[in-house]
This record gives sequence, C-alpha cells and structure tokens, in this order.
Amino acid sequence: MSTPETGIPGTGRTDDAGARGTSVRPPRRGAGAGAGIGRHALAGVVAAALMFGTAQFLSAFFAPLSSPLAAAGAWFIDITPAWLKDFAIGLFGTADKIALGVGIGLVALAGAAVIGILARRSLRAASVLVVLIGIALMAAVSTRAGTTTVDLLPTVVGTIVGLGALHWLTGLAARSIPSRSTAAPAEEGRAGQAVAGEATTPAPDRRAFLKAAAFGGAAAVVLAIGGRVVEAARGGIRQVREAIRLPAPARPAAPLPAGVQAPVAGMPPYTTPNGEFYRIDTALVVPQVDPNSWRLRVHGMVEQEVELGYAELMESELVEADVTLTCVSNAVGGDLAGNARWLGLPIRQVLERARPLPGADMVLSTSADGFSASTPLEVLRDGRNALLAVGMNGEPLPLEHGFPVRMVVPGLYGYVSATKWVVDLEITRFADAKAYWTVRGWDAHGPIKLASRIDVPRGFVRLPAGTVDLGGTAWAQGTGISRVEVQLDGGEWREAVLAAEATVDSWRQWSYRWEDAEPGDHTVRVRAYDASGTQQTSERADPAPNGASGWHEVRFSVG
Ligand SMILES: Nc1nc2c(c(=O)[nH]1)N[C@H]1C(S)=C(S)[C@@H](COP(=O)(O)O)O[C@H]1N2
Ligand SMILES: [Mo]
Repeated sequence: MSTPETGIPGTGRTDDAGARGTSVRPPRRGAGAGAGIGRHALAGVVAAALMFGTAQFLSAFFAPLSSPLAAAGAWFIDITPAWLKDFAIGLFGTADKIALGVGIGLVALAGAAVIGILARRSLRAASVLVVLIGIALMAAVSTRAGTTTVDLLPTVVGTIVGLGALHWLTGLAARSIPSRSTAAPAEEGRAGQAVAGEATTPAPDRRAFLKAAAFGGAAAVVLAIGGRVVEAARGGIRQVREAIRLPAPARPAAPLPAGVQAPVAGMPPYTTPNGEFYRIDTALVVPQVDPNSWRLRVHGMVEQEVELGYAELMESELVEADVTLTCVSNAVGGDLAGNARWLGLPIRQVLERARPLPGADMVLSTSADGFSASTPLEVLRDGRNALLAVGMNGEPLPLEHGFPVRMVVPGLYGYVSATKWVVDLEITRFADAKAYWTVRGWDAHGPIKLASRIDVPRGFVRLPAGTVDLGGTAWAQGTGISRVEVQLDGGEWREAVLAAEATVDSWRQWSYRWEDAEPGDHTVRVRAYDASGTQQTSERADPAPNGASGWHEVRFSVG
C-alpha cells in the first residue's frame, strides 16, 4: 500500500518527476496515500489507452496487423505452447479469440496501472519500460506475415504519444495529491497552474488531473472508434468481395437428394449456412487479401513453376462439390465440423501443369498470414474433389473462410489441408518440410477419423414422457457411412435410420424413434460403420495429435 518514503515528509525524490517540477511528494496519511496510488494507476491506464488508441487509429491506414494490439495477439497465438492452445480451443471453442482478446485487455489494463504507479516513484524507470514495450510491440508487428517497415509507424507514434501522456498525467496526478509539505513546486505553471500554488490547496490540482484523465480517456476512445470508422469507410476487401459474381460451374454438383435432412426437429441443417459455419484459424485479424493482386505460386520439386491469378482461376473450368470440413480439435460429439457446397478448381489440374518431380510426396500450402499445411501429394492427385475453392454455398468465400481462395480437401482434417487465404504451394517432401501444426506436435498427415454424434436430444434436457426422437450426424469422408447404431441405456445396439446420402465426402444424418422411453434418466450412445463395414472405434482418444475418437454418449431424462 504505502511506499517506504511516506515516512519521510517533505522529501521529493530526485530521480523522478519531482526533479522535473512535477513535485512528487509523499501523500498525506489517510486521504492521500490511497488516492495517490489510484490516480497514478489511472494515469497509467489513460496513457496506455492513448498509446493504443493512437496506434489503432493510424493502423487503419496500414496493414491489418500493423495494429500493435492485434500483432501482439497474433504473435502470442504463434508462441503459445500447443497444450495451452488446445486447452483454449477445448474450453472456448470458436470463442477462443474473444477469450484471448479479453485476456490481453485485462493484462494490458493491469500492466498500465502498474506502470502508472511505478511512474509515481520513478518516471524514468516507467518511461524506459514503456519504450521497451513499444519495441516489443514493434517486434511483434514485424514478425507478422504481410507487414513491412512502414507498418511499424502506428506503433512508433503510439509509443511516443503514450510516453508523452504518461509524463503529462503523472505530473498532474502528483500535483493533485494533497500534501502537508509546504515545499513549493519547482517549475510550476507548465500545466497552466497558478505559479507557486501551495500544495496544501489541492482542489484545483485535483480537478485538473481528473479533467486531463477524462479528456485523455475520451480521446483514446474517439481515436479507436475513428480507426474503425476509417477502416469501414475505406471498405476495402469486403466491398471488393461484394462486387464479385461467381461463374457457373463447368461441372455442377448433383442436386441434393430428397431426404438428406433427418426428419427430427432440432437437427442441424444438412448444408451449413456460411454464417453458422465453424471458424478455426490462427488469424486474430482476418487477412485482407485483394483478389486483384492475389497470386498463387506453385513451385519446389516441379518441372515447371506455375503462377495463377484470380481472374484466370475464375475463368477456368470450375467444379462444384459438397464436402464436409472437420477440425482435428473437434471433441467426440463436438460441432467443429461443417458441410458446404464448394466451387473451385481441382488442385490436380494445377499440379498437372507444374509436373511434380519423382520423390516429392507433400504439398506445403502457405497462407497470406503465414499459416501452413502439409498435404500428401497423392491425396491431391487421386481424383477426389480437392479444390482451390473460390465459392462457398453460392457466394464468394466469406473473408473469415479464406477469401479470395482457399483449399478444401475431402478426407483430411483442416489443419493439414484446408489452407485459407492460400498464396503458395510448395511441392516438397514430408522429410524436408514441416507445417504450422506439425511443428507443434500434431500428426503430419491428419486423415479424418470415422465419427458419429448425437445432435438430438441435447445432453441433460428433460423431455416429456412418450416417444423420444433421436437424431445425429456421422461421417466417413471418402467412403461414406453404411450403418449407424444406437444403444439405449446400455442394452442391445439397434440400427438407426440413415438419411439420404449426397456424396461420400459429406456427412450423413441419421434418426431413431424410441417409442417406449420410460420416465427417468437415460443414456444413449451412437456408433457408425463406413462403407467398407469398418466399425467406429470405441477407443477414447483426445484430439491431439491426430483427432479424437470414441463413441458419443448423451444423458437426458424423460417424464
Ligand atoms: N490460413 C489459415 N488457414 C487455415 C487455418 C489457419 O489457422 N490459417 N486453420 C485450419 C484449420 S485447423 C481448420 S479446421 C480449417 C477451418 O476452416 P473454417 O474456419 O473455414 O471452418 O481451416 C484451416 N485453414
Ligand atoms: Mo482445425
């Protein structure tokens, strides 16, 4: 609480603001001490807000990750140990970015308050700390893919503004604290105060500080919001996307058969609307890739390097396919999977132009924001609908789902195949290169495991007595689902009714009508079989390192 110096009345410290005329004096017992700390903490918080508000505003004119906060968050995501990331995704699911934002906000708030309090004792030490933080933030910005030296400007200017604000507010805070010392401030007047005003008349000083803090806080908010407004006004990539019209597919997908949707209320839609499609990526700020300058470079172990632009891609013979995308982080029964109708160019055709050299066994795809995935070369050539996708459910890809171009590969988890904002394909070997998640301990290959889940009823609901309709989803990309069974309260396994199958690459719904569920607690389990008759394993596995397994189980009660 109180600092050691509080016992030495009238002694301003010499290595800090006191020597600069801001007259830091020991606060008076009682009213002074707590209020002093609080005010200095507030000074730190407002200075930080001005620092980040300024940087945020300026970053609207530079690369998306020129915002030091965004860059720091993105950098944090990259250096976070895999276990912590898995834990965060497990805990927060697709809200992991919000959780990270709140976490960073709280840490920044606490840090700013501490620096403000430190500045009360030594403005010099606090200033050094702010500069070091500024340098660390510059380092974070410069490590982001797609940023250049000029993108450091928002952080540099923000840091200077933050430093200035810290000095200014610390001075005002110090003068706002009532003191029994009669020592006159050395160089009063800089903040427009009465010259040599006695420190024993605190009222005007206190008001000056609070006014300044309120002004600073308001300015920071205006700057941050102003940045958003500028960004929105510049419209950028979102507007470019809105203007795009997808070409008709050269090879359209067959219309969905009637009955792909299981006749059970509360089932998720067979085709996941874009707005409901799960989103998982390491990008804290959605990359803004302009289709007009987008290029895909295909190189490495190839006879012929190939470059592809967006216009050329849109003019080629595009294929339409229903494919279920699945995240390796999906827990048993989880919802990190979605099914969409994609439009794109078979990657096979691009590879045919490049002609991979013998010995190559992997395609390392890299995104505009530096994510990478290792996809087995043979998977991309074996005839399945592995696409360089430009369309999702009849629209250009949403920005969050990889606009302008992403990969979609049936049968492989997203982390080894579904690179969004893709800009580079390097033909290489698993022995020579590692992708983003492989470096962090995940399996390099990542085929999707045979899975089934119960969607209806939800766990722990209470249902009216009588008939209970069960429904769910199963997937075995590449082969298809041939059978689903449910087990009621540990009894015999019974065959469920399969909904229609659209393609072997997309999921299949199932239903089961339980006519005679008795009042009380119940447990149902589900398991699926793929088209070759392989039964889904009951063996429990966590998502890491190559996908969860085990039978999904739901408890609920009736009556
Ligand atoms: N650029 C980029 N692409 C990426 C990722 C990423 O972090 N960055 N994550 C992958 C993972 S782990 C998954 S599961 C899918 C999810 O795609 P979606 O967000 O469109 O559902 O994207 C893949 N593509
Ligand atoms: Mo994923």
